[in-house]
Amino acid sequence: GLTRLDHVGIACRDLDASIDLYRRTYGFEVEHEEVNEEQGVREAMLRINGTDDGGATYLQLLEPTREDSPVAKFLDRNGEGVHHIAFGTADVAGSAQEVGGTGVRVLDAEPRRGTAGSSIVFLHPKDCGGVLTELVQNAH
Ligand code: CMX
Ligand code: CO
Repeated sequence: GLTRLDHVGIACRDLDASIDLYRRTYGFEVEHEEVNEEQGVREAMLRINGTDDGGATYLQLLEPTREDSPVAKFLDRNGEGVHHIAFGTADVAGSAQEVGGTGVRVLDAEPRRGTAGSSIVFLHPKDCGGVLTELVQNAH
């Protein structure tokens, strides 16, 4: 099952400026930064709190690396703001199959590589109450 809110993904135009905003305003610090070329993002993870499944909850700040990426398209349409939410699971393939069985469209036939070697799938926002939703299994 799904055991935590893993992260909220936030689309921004300038990752360094966004990191600075979250540091100045709330005191949150970057735990991890990387480029994920498949997803077309430069990203930073800011740890907010631990969770009772042994994981944690983060803010994921996302800057597009190319104009045809999902985050670039989102910024063109909506400007900066909340892009997606992600639920954590110990078994992303199993969770995707369960959720898919309810009629929700799973956008990835096979899990893809997410932050820090995690495995991720996305669910179609139109089947999730207008919220782009990700399922994530941490690497261990
Ligand atoms: N949240 C809510 N609704 C969204 C959305 C979002 N982030 N992105 C698109 N939509 C809506 C659109 O507004 C559109 O609605 P209307 O038909 O009412 O206008 C509808 O979904 C379909 O839009 P579309 O133009 O057909 O589809 P897009 O080309 O915009 O693609 C999506 C949408 C979700 C399929 C695509 O963004 C995707 O595959 N995302 C998954 C990958 C991703 O987002 N990666 C970046 C994050 C990586 C990470 O978290 O690690
Ligand atoms: Co994400």
